Amino acid sequence: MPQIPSPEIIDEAVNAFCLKGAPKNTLPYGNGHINDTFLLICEEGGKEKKYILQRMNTSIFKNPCALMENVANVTTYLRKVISEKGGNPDRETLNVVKTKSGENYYEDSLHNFWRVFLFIDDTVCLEKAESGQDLYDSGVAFGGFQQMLADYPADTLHETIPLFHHTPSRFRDFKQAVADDPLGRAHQVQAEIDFALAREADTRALTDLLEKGELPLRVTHNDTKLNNILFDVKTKKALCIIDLDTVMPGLSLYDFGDTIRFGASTGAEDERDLSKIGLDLSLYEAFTDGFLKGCAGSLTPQETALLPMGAKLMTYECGIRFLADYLVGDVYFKIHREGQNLDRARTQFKLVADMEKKWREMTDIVSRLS
Ligand code: ADP
Ligand code: GN1
Ligand code: MG
Repeated sequence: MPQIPSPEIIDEAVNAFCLKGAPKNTLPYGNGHINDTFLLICEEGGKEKKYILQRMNTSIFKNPCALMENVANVTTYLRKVISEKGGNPDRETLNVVKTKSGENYYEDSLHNFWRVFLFIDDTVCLEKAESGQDLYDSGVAFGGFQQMLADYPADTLHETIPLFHHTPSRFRDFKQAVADDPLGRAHQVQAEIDFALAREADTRALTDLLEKGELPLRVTHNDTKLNNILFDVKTKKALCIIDLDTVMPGLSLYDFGDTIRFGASTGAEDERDLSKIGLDLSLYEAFTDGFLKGCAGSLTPQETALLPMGAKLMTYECGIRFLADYLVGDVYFKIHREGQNLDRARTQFKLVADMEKKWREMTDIVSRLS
């Protein structure tokens, strides 16, 4: 895990960007697991101007230059689509702030990579759905995001993390982590390892169909956690999809599934009391309804029928990623306490087990809504 950046290096980064007003303060911000995010406050004529400053995680995103090319191109494209629809492109998409030399990012003297976005004010990020309406709105937003990018030239996108949602590869990595077991942790979590191994057959459920050409490759977000949407505090509506680092060609089922695993759970991703964790079918239904509306009839019958599998597989995949990271010493997902990645893996597996119990209801809901 990289060191927390020093105030001097943060100042160096801040000074590289074209900002309105004089920088006053930078404060750690948000609950992301990957990048180091700061709220940057500037002041101009007695007025505050806010930005999001991020140190990109270059041990995960190996090519920050290509990544920022994706983000700049996608957000420029989204600005155009949003303007044409009569929306507000300063608030409904991320906006990249350039450096004084016109670049999308700044590499500091210690080789950290930094970027700045306009801060989207009067918004909140939800760690948990407050109502079915929140999930319905996020479904409309994530389905709509995919729709807005339907004609984006996918072959111009860099693959920022190869095989990101290729579940069989994730399964191989997981088995490797179990075999390596560098910290000797595996024997304490044999039940969780067995749970994961018992579901090997499922891992190919989507990738096989993709390889056979039975599922369409689309431009997808690939990290559709509820806290990657900003909700407008006034209208309470989903306003802006953020965290565009993994926008790449993918399956619509990845975007559907990843929101369900986080947003339709009855508890937090790292809840230790597993009796609190299950799939909330009413939230699942609300999201499915919103997502189908957001996709505006573009999903094929096969994609629609596989939505429950998307939910189960994304939850399972995240579980094996958390468990593998726990085994190798928490090198990928940020932790704030010992054992947090194990707790995260356990919630995901509990959810998978609950989905298996509720499979019939999950498929009935999709049939009824589609
Ligand atoms: P990570 O990849 O680490 O998850 P994100 O890009 O999702 O990082 O950002 C972390 C958090 O910062 C978000 O969950 C959100 O709370 C906040 N955030 C990010 N971008 C903006 C923005 N443009 N305006 C307001 N808040 C933002
Ligand atoms: C990470 O960046 P963030 O916190 O929104 C991860 C996702 C996981 C998620 C689990 C690039 O998302 O894939 O589903 O944590 N992002 C990356 O909470 O690996
Ligand atoms: Mg995020």
